[in-house]
Amino acid sequence: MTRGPNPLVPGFNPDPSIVLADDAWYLVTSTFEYLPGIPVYRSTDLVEWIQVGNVATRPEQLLIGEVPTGLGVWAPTIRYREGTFHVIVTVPGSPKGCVVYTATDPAGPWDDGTTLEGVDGIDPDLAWYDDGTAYVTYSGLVLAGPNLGKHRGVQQVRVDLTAGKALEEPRDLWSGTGLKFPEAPHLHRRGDWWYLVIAEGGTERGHGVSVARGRSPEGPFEGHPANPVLSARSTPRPIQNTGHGDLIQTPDGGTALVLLGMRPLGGTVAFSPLGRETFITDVAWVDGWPQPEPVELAPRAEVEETVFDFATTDLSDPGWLAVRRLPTDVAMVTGGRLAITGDDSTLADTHPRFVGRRQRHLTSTVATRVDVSAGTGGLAARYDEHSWYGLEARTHGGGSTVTARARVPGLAQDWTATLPAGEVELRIETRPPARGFTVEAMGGDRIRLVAAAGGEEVQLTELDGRFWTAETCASFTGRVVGLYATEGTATFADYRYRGSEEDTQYRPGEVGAG
Ligand code: 6LW
Repeated sequence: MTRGPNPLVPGFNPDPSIVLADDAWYLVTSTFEYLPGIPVYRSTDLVEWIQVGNVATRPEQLLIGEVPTGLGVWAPTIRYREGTFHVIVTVPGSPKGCVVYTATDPAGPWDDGTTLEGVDGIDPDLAWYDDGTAYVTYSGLVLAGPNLGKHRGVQQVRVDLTAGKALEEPRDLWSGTGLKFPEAPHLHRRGDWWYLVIAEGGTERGHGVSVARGRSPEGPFEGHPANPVLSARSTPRPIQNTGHGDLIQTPDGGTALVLLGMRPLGGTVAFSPLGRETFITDVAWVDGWPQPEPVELAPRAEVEETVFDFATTDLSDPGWLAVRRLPTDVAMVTGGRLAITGDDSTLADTHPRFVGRRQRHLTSTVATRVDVSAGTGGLAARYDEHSWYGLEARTHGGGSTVTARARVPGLAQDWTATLPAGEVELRIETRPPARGFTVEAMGGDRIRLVAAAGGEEVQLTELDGRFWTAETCASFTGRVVGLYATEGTATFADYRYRGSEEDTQYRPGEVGAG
């Protein structure tokens, strides 16, 4: 039986961690160079989720204003103890290092965070022993210096959370079966056993979940004889890269695992437009060991339609994102429109005047109506400053000029069209490729860039989406689709999102399929 829906939290939501507190589940994910950081999702049934806030809503909480792309917020863990929520995370590239934030209300506000001296690694987990001893278990990846990229395995220290320091030298714990990157450790207690769940194999196609158990949180730990207990590697499953999991109690008292995965599209070589998303699967207990079920695709059937009409709303919804600064530091609602003033930066810069939201569906349309009578602006999808595409409008002569732009590292292409003067409708439409043995079928999703004004509509181009995927962008993130300005002030009437999924159980190479 597939526990779904899957994806559970669609779109760019990697490295999920989850906790049950009182009568609800709370889940957090990574956000890298984006602000606000560390979204907090809430569910009362482990099925439907709403984003109730973000942990980091003040730049000083993360200090990621200048982090290189791909660094920033890596793999938070959320835990609940005695009425207080704790989120522990490492922020590579920021002076914050390994930091613990607390709050009594997970929707916020969260505190400024306490940096933990003596925790030198990534993916920190937080657990407490009966006597209140707090343990931080983490992945000893060396992030700087001559040993950059070296790995000290899974390590652990007892910490003083108030003083913000480790109370001892790190101890080596169990680090998996020898695959690369033993990471994302989580300690879970069940009966007389402590279970250490880790990811290994790296976040790509070889990703997997392995588990060990011991009688004490400090170990020694003994690995499951058949590790990794979960991996999609070399399988025809539509959800790949599965790993980085966190165990959780289910509404019926059972156990499930939330984890990251990707939905690649295409042929034998496949491409994942949305990057690493959050999935869920059931866990059976076999001889005292957790046995996760394979992660099955079960997208929500209903179409998602979200309209932000700036005549009646602003940027207070917690799902808005900006690059290295807050959305409200980039844009503001004035006169019933969202105004973004350019500073000559573009999407190719590290601090674009851009506010956006995660693309959450493989079939999607994002549309806006922009007034460029006083500036230049548009609609774009960003993976990072090297990899993006979009539509940019400006007033020219008596009309409007719209330019579609496509950028990948080292390559740039533009397509231009002229339209009548006045407000311009801009649309980015995506869909999975048609099946078959065609270039399209072997590629990624299809991306249409469309503009309309004064009753005229033009498709400026259709792109092969393979070039804007986690695989080709070598990215930790996913597509963020948003509004931007480059010069003057562009004002936007709305941001309209429509997304849907086909239950495409496409399992290339599966024996017996068809
Ligand atoms: C995260 C690590 C990983 O810290 O990638 O997928 C890093 N694995 O666990 C960033 O997501």
